[in-house]
Amino acid sequence: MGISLARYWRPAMQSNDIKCRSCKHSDLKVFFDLGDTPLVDRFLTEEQLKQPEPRYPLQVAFCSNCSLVQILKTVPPEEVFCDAYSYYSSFSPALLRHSEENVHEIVAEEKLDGDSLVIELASNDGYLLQYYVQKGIPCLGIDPANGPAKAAEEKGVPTLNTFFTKKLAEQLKGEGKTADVIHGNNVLAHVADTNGFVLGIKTLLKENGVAVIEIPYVRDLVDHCEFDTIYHEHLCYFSVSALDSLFRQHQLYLNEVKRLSIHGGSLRLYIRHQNNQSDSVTKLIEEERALGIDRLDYFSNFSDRARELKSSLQGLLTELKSEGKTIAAYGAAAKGSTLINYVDIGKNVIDFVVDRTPHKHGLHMPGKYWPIFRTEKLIDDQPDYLLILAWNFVEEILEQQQEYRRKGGKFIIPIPEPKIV
Ligand code: JHZ
Ligand code: ZN
Repeated sequence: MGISLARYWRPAMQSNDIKCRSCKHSDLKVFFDLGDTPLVDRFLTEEQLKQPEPRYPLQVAFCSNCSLVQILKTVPPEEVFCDAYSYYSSFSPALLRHSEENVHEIVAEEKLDGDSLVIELASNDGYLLQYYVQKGIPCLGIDPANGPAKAAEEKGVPTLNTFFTKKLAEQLKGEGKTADVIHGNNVLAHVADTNGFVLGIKTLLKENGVAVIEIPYVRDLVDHCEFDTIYHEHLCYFSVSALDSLFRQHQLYLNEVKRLSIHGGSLRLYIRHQNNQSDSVTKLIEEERALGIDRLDYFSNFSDRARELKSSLQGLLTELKSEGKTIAAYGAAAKGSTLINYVDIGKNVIDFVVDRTPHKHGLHMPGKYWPIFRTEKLIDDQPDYLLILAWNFVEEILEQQQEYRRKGGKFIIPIPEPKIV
């Protein structure tokens, strides 16, 4: 470790209490600290506004031993995912298209039919499995969030409303329910027991089955300064190298990987019991090695870059307010909660936020308490500017909001650096 790096990181704690989530070493270097932060998907009712809001430390660290990027604090998952969890995947049309295309591809490649079984871990409101149901392919969703699991059942997607664990996998296997395909999108980074989760996949996957997993790519997070995708739900931030060794430890093999633009940059992993690694994997691992993703230096200026973005966004918003402009926001996204709390954007700056998810209407953004409304309010109120918190779907949102735009409305896109369109 070069001396010049010393100002960028500090040890996780004085004690050796905190260990790496993967290799259990205690040499964790915190390179970005977002302070005490509320839970991003805990949108508040009027009643909850009167009570103190839980906040937890949010520090991001690099493990010097295995290079896994991770947050230090684990908030109990029951607190994060069960009651009133109001992220419903189906209100993002681009995500639905993305999922439908994936289903068509998998059905063809794996030659699935009425005798197959597809299982999805963290199946949310059935946004993906519904396309298997439409094709008459048996499926089973597993999700701990009550509301989304109920919505999935209403769509005709059989769903177990619980957490996925190795124990559950064994139980399902005992009932003869092993899978030709296991999907797990945006869930691997969310689980505290990473190894137990992977073992569960191994247990549940048929001998010739494939696990198709999507996960945000730490390289995109760093390269595009997506600090807002850091929150308590996301415990780990993976590279291809780290994923490759994670699966290998359990005799599962990452045979193919695709880079996807969804959620600001993700990976789609194809994992099997057999080791048959394609160039797509080796090429990305080589690129990562050349970039130095396995070294702290790669993350060393991240905190400064996030701070610069914070001050430039604050500067822009302050200037607009001083000109008497009105500003609202689009998308009560989880990442939006991190953004507005880190950048410190209060109700004095943003009047309200709109979102297509009915379950979020009437609630308030964590930490800053902006009220959440239906998107129609944009046309009624016609604010001068719209801060896009769901910047990962910006093209779609611009397309939808043509009327607001025609009437002179402008958009502020905050990431990777604030710009007005
Ligand atoms: P969206 C989610 O995070 C959930 P979020 C979760 N935390 C996760 O891990 C990541 O994805 C990967 C709304 N919207 O998908 C819907 C519209 O209103 O970017 C959502 O409330 N109109 C598990 O919440 C929010 O914006 C639209 O046209 O940060 C988008 O949230 C579209 C496209 C979205 O992810
Ligand atoms: Zn480690």
